[in-house]
Amino acid sequence: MLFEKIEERDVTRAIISGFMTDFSEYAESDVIIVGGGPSGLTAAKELAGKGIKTLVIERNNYLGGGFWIGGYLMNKVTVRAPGQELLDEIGAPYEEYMKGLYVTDGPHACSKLIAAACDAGAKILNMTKVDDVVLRENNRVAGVVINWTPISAMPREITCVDPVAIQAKVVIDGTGHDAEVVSSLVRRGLMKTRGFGAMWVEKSEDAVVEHTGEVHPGLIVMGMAVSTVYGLPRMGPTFGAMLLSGKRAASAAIDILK
Ligand code: 48H
Repeated sequence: MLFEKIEERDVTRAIISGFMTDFSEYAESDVIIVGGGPSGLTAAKELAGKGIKTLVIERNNYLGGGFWIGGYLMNKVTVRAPGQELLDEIGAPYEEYMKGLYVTDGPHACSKLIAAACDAGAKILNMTKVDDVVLRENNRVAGVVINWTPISAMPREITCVDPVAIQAKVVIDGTGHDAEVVSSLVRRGLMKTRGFGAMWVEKSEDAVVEHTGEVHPGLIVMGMAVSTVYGLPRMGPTFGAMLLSGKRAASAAIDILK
């Protein structure tokens, strides 16, 4: 026989043991990143690369968010300078379309970014949806409430399953247009959002990066969620600001951890 003789129960135990070890350890993380899109993965790569215990929670089974595909179902992703420097960092090849505008393959760049985050040591909890936050004194965000995505997707009358919660010193909202972590504070009247503005590429990307940071004690916002919080213009299928915003969010988290 080509393969080692292993029985079904061993395969099952290997899965349970690996998952439970990680889950138990990361039930208390330094930083929880909600959303494994381009901003989330960049922040994860930065933080984990510095030895910070970082957990990415993603509601889908796949990571990457909108980074797999550019606009209009055409899988070319663009970045404006200096966004290409981040593509260099992860080793994603690209071409210069015109001065300052670069084009890369979505699947190639996205898989490089996922690998970079995992190689740096970030842990991934996928098929898991963040539904709420944990709050402490002065409404400081101290963790998130999670449930398995299939549970959230089923009608409540047949899946009345309570969630669990995990703790962190800092939570980063990288959930894209819906700014879902921020929304749980909005629901309680603790924050207001303005909704992202109309498209204006030239204005949008600088604004997103500049506004990336702590929006509420213990909660940082990054990526497209920044546009939603501050009412900034959208940028369409160009991703430099998502990558740079992820970097800036990581550095804001490090400042808080200090
Ligand atoms: C767990 C969740 C939850 C939840 C969502 O949308 P993303 O790609 O986000 P960004 O901000 O990193 O990048 C935005 C970019 O892709 C984009 O759409 C652009 C640039 N648009 C411009 C424009 O003009 O429209 O990724 C967010 C990730 C996804 O993978 C979601 O599945 C995940 O977050 N997510 N994960 N719990 N409650 N909500």
